[in-house]
Amino acid sequence: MKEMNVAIIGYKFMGKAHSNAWKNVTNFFDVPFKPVLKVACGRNEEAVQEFADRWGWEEIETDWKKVIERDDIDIIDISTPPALHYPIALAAAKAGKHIFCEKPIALTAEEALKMYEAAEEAGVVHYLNHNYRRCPAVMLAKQMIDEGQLGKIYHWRGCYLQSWLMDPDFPLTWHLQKDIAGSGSSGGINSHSVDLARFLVGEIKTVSALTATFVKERPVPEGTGGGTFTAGETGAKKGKVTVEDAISMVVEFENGALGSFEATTFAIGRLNYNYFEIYGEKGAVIFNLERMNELQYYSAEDGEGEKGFRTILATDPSHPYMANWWPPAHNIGYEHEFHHAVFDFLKAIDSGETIAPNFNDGYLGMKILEAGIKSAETKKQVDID
Ligand code: SOE
Repeated sequence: MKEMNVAIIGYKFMGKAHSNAWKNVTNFFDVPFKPVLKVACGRNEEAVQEFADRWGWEEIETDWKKVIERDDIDIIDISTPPALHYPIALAAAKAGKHIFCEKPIALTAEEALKMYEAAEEAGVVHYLNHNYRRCPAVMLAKQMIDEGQLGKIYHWRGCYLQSWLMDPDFPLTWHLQKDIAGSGSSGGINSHSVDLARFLVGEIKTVSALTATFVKERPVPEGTGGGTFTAGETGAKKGKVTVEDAISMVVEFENGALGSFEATTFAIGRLNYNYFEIYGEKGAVIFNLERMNELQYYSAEDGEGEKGFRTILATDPSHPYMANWWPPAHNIGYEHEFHHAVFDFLKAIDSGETIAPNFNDGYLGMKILEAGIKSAETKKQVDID
């Protein structure tokens, strides 16, 4: 089978989730190319070598520019914090590499647009890893909505609730620094909800929002500085948090539906509560990532006295991707969405077709996220041009 050499830049939480999918996708999916884990790149040589040894990356590099220059690399996997997405993607596009990029796409919509234009100009496949689109239960909701089973959509009610930053002694990691992260819960998690809303309901035309920063300064990290969900060492020095901890948005969709969004890392008891409800004229669906194999469904067409929300277990062979995994009710998990994304990405390279979400979706999503931050700053509704 033809091989595609992959280089990954970034080796923390997303580096791990992506490596797992690159390494194991061929065990479950008939991919058009076998991904080869060629180079893992990160600034800390000792740490990236340990990562490469564990996951089977053949070589390591500490300078991402050298990875881009290599003629033997076909795919660049961007798993760094957001500030590096733009420079790496631009260089990768110019070098003719296909790009598998983590969310949020970049620091700004302007950067996202330039990434999209560069990738299109280069004719490379560009994918933005909003992995939750590829939960089978979410794909089922998409199929039901597209088949008209909910009818006209009136409401999107979504939230992404976590609690990992509630401890004021959690260090000032990159997630809390605007120049590296771009924003806090807005880009970190509301970007997933906005992507799902665009995927399932449609484009958004106005945004009104409020933000809050509950803990305004934190201990400065020392040593490796910790990472997503994991506090690292800290000293006595404190630094200013420069992003929002929470955002609430209300929006109007172009198709007339109304939407509400809440994203926070201060919802005690919620760990990765990516949740939405969609209400239409003929029915409704409800998804909860913490019960990710299930889709709640209400149909106005059920018999009299028999109406009510039912739980569909989206694990039949007929449900998207599930025929490649296990028999019904032998559920799948968080890591399987990454396999689905890698499978679809490799198929897009082979077919020359566009994969979604891509850098244009990233640009459109960033415009909505930026409108939310602007609305909170100006205390005014913001129209999306
Ligand atoms: C932290 O909020 C985080 O790791 C996000 O960055 C991911 O995109 C999300 O899937 C899980 O939580």
